[in-house]
Amino acid sequence: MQKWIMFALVSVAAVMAISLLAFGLPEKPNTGPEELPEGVNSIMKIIASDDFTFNQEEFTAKVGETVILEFSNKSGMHGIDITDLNVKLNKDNPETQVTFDKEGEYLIECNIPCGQGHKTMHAKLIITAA
Ligand SMILES: [Cu+2]
Repeated sequence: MQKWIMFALVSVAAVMAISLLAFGLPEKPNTGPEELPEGVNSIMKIIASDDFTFNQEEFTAKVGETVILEFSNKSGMHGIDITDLNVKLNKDNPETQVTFDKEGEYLIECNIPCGQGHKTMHAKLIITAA
């Protein structure tokens, strides 16, 4: 009886070890807000979809804030330009850090010709007074 249990336990452990090797460690569970690097106020996730929209129509931040812009594609292949802020992101270069130094409204545009809705694939980044 005990031998059988040992065998079962060893088998389970072996299967787990093999699947860990095969699939890597599971991602750590999402526990509350992400830890921010020093000096960074927030992470702004800009996610593009194949219906030619972003996850939000408007993104906001305040003057003086330092924000990590994190771009990703939910579907399709897009990228973003925020010309006036000199920001250019895509799947190979998905992240940058910006400190906003003046109020204003900036256009976030898709920068990869992605199809019919490309020309109107926009969102806004609105920077308000601190
Ligand atoms: Cu596009």
